[in-house]
Amino acid sequence: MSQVLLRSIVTTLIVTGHGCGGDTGSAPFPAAGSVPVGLVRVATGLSFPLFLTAPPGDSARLFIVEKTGKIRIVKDGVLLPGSFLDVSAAVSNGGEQGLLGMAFHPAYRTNGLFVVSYTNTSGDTRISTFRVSSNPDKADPASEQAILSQPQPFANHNGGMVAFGPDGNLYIGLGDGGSGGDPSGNGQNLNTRLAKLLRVEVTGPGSITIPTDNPFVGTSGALGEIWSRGLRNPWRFSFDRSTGDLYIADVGQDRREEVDAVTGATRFGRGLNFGWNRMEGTSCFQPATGCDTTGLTRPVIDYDHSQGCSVTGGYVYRGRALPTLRGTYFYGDYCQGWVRSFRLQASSVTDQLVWPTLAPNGAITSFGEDAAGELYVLVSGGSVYRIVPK
Ligand SMILES: [Ca+2]
Ligand SMILES: [Ca+2]
Repeated sequence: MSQVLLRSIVTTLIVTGHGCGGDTGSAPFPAAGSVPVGLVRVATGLSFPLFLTAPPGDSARLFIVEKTGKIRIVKDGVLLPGSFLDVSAAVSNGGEQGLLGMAFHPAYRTNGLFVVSYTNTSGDTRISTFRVSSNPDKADPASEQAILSQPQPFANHNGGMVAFGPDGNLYIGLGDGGSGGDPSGNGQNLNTRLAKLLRVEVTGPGSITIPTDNPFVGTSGALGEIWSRGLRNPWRFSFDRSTGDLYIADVGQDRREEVDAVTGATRFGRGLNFGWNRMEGTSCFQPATGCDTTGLTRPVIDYDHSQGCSVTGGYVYRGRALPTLRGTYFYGDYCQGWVRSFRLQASSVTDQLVWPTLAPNGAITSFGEDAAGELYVLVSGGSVYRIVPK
């Protein structure tokens, strides 16, 4: 399966071509981190795991999302047989499609609600609430209620990340719809959900409202659920659980991969324009000879395709096991399999490092964060690793 996803990415790169001016060139490969860390495997034999999370306060369990449609549980270190939820029959599973994300409601302990994101059998994005059953290790498969349906014009660039922010609202990442180069100009179009970060309040099973302080509420021709725009295919975003800072890894076309970061003090990226498809990373994409960058929020880091081909966003470490790494944001590259980090200080990047002992020897599909703030690395071949002191 990893080859399928990789081939999809590579095919996109080959067929779409590019035109680009103002390339800022390749940043030097960062130095290796000196804190002794390593990986310990917590599960294997999974079917293309691509996300990991845990209910708030639940230190016993890890919930692992399989691209092919199941959510599995590791409980007290043991992978449980069967699944928490199985939506395989409802999911399309080609290339970048599948069961792509999940998020526990902040009040999961009392309301049992969680959100899943997948491409349905027609290839369109569906985001639904489900409820846990009377058995805490089993969801109620009949409890699905859709909260958002988004047609997908092409099979790729579906986004898929869903996460509740520090404000208790649900943030939804959607890619530009697919093909290459954003042919419909969705990135800059406020009248489509594609290529956006959305923000809604989940008020109950199958029920959402648009917060009145969303930036485009009341703007003619703009969708009220849009929080920020100009994203190509946000493959994982996260909030720093300490500061609320928002980090978005946005997959590039065929030149540059980027990470965007905005501080909680600026209200988590409210109304920001992250540039696609005028810019790809720190370079102009359209027009190739240079572009109007007025009002665009540039990435805090990017790297070119001599160093990788598809960024995988991670988390700011806030666990206990590695106290010297608290405040460090970890991310990776799907194709090259490396793990890097940086720190954000007053909106500036410091301490860019690479971590050879954290490279999982596989395609990095995602990072995950457990209830205690410890971090995990997932690889397409079926294994999940925890980052630990060495
Ligand atoms: Ca798509
Ligand atoms: Ca950008």
